[in-house]
Amino acid sequence: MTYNVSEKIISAHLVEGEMQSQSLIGIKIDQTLTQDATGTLAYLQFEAMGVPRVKTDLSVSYVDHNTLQTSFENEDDHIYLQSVAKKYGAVFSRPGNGICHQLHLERFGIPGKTLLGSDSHTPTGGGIGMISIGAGGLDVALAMAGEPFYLKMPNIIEVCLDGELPPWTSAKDIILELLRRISVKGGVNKIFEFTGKGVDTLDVPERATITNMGTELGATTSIFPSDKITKKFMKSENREHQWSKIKSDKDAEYYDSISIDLGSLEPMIAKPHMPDNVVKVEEVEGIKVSQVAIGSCTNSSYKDLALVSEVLKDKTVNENISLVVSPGSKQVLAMITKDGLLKNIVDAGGRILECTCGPCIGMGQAPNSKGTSLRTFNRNFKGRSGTKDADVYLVSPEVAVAASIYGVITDPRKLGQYPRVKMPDKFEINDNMFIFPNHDIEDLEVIRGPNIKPVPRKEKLTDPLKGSVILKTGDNITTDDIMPAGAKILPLRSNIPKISEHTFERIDKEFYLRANAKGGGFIIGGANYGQGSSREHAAIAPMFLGVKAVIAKSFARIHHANLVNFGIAPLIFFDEEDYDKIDFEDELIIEVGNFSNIVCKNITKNESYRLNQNLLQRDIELLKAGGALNYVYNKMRR
Ligand code: MIC
Ligand code: SF4
Repeated sequence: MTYNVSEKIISAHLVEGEMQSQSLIGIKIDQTLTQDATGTLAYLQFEAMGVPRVKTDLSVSYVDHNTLQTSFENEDDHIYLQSVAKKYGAVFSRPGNGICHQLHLERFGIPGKTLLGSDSHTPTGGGIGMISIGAGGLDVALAMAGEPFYLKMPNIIEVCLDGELPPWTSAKDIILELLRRISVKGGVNKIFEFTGKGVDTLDVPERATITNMGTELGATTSIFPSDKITKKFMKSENREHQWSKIKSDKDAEYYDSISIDLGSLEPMIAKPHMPDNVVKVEEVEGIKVSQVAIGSCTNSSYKDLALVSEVLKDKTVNENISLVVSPGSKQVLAMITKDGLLKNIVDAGGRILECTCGPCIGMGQAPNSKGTSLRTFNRNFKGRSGTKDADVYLVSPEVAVAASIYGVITDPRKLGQYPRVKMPDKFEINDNMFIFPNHDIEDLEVIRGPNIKPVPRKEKLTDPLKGSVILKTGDNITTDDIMPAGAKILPLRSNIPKISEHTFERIDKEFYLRANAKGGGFIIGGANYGQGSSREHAAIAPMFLGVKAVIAKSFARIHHANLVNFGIAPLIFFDEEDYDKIDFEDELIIEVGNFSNIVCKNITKNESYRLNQNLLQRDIELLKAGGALNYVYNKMRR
């Protein structure tokens, strides 16, 4: 048997099913990560499982999202997470230490291991040769309790990289090019595995930029082999002993193959308001910019900031630009300080922010009204920045820094000689902002602030499902549309009754009141419904408001799983044209039976439609039980 890298790791972790395309598999999870915005629910659910200690090799609880503390809620959540981590044996990463994905790559990622994270950008770990997957908090809680993670065996797509990147282009341009080619829905239930000579030209953080943003393709994950470059990176982190070589077998097969000639790439840019709205920078040159933001889990590594620093040396940020820089971790910040690189950024007028997600999730630094923000981030969904009418573009650090000097979108090739930045041979290691748990189980108190409320549950499914259409949406609805983030709403992440008041508010102000008045109902969605974040709030809040099913043309992977976990049936139009026949407020009756012949009767129109589903047998059982929480508790009680 010959295997590619993904198959090697999956087969070594397979505990259920067979590695056959799109069939159910269960894999053992070695490591988990959570962050504060999804972590409180994950740990509340874990606590309710009654397991005395996490059963993974390693579980890390990071604090990096909700760090703007305008009231007590966020800090209360941090204290809860710190206390619960200690009690149950997880490592706690204190606020200020850095962004979960950057830190995990630096300090904990191990080639060949599996990582499940309650954050959609967990595939960053693919840069170091791990199978790392984003999931809802409940799935991560189950993994911490020692349960396998269930998924459809993805189709493995080879992305063959040839040649070498020209000056002023970088890893970001590779993933933007992929997004341009295959779109935000092109990767659903796929793994993108990188091969070819071009792989040898990319350092681990550059590989991680690519696997990180593979999430925007809708992919299950993306992965690079573990090779000499991986070994060098791990050595620089003083973790060489954890390295092993993982390469695909010579005749390994792939479901499909894509090639990219790195030498022919040019600086790219994703225009508002989707990460796949990609064109060459030269096509949009000259557009006036008001903010440049450098950072996020996509582009905040040492190399990214060193490049920015070299370009800013002896320059001043354009007078019409606010340049904000968030280093990915304390280690990155310490290193650019030690190497004198921070000074260039500060001298030029860059505003240095905490080592957190910050502006990427709308935690501060909202652009001006009708402003234009160039960001090295991964998502530019409308309103995510905190300013509804702002235009957000996604770019590489090269393109970002060029705009910060010229004040307009500028092809960075105009900047002259490209400063080639080298990775340090040794990083400064200082793990003092991690709190490691004791080996023995301790009877410790978990500290809960007043905003932390229990996770609500749902009744068993009642067939048929009855109600009216309380919302009809278009294609590519994001979980930011369903449950916005940002500085005002994120502090409510631990309080479902409160946060549910904000459901869909960005696209329909009346949704909450209507859902409440009607006692719930149905949502009609277009293609790729629920793309983006892993936040289970986008499923729990609608469940809390009585949503019984979402009928869409297709679903994004993580949101599909979250809907099932919280007992909302994700149903698919058998005939896509029926989408046009159903209108807002139509009364529907859906007979689900055993989910094989689903009929939707439209009482208002006196019509019937066939519905399909993309559910595995296990999903059907979860839905019948009213969601995974009920299912798991029933199972554990038995
Ligand atoms: C995001 O980038 O949207 C987030 C915030 O990191 C989310 C997680 C969350 O909503 O808490 C993600 O990507 O999963
Ligand atoms: Fe944080 Fe942004 Fe990365 Fe999400 S995408 S983990 S908000 S930096």
